[in-house]
Amino acid sequence: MNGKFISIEGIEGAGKSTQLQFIADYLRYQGKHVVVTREPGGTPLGEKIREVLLKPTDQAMAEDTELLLMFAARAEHIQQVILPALKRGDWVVSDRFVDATFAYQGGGRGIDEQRIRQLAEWTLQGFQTDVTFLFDLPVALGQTRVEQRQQQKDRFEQEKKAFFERVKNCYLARAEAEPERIKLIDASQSIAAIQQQLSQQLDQLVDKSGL
Ligand code: Z5A
Repeated sequence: MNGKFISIEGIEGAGKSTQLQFIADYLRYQGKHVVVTREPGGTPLGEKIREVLLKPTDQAMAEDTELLLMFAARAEHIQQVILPALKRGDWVVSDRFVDATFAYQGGGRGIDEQRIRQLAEWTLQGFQTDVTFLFDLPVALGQTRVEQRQQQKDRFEQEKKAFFERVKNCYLARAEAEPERIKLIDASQSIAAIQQQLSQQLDQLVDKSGL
């Protein structure tokens, strides 16, 4: 692969969407061709699956269904968008990727990690992000930011604080296990301070890539 693959992760209200454009602009300024995308979604079919996954319903969705839909959308995303872009030499910046499944369906819902790993091996076939920025902040602060946005809450945002604590802990455990790939960003800071942290990390990545 000639390009680089970056994902952004974190609990709700961490500020991922706010910083996504900054990351893309920063890389473009350095001469990179950048593709911005998201999960679940990123393809026409993936966006339809996203609608099903996020829409609040009266009838609970089975945890296995949720897990398989995440991977169905991801399989499409990898084949149709991510791999072709990386082969062209583009840099791909995705709002969430497979770490979210380990954190939300594994940590949050309690699905056995081994099952998620099996699906990840099947779908990704060893493929992984070059760098993942984990936006870390207290759950209560993330929830306050989401409340202030005054939008209707999606199916995940309706979960309780304990759910997001489990998600956060799972993300942190993954970051501890893979410190080279998963870079912790203190997302409780101001937007400008977060951009400062990101630009330092991006400079290192661009230098290392030698592209
Ligand atoms: N999900 C899953 O379960 N399994 C999977 O495998 C995948 C996903 C891939 C949709 O994801 C849901 O899918 C997600 C997990 C699940 N559910 N949750 N929760 P999403 O990424 O599209 O949705 P989200 O996590 O809810 O993202 P979000 O609401 O867009 O949050 P965000 O991107 O982290 O935050 P933001 O929109 O940039 O900022 C939130 C507010 O805070 C906004 O008003 C900002 O202006 C404000 N903000 C941002 N930064 C700051 C700072 N630094 N200071 C003060 N205020 C700030």
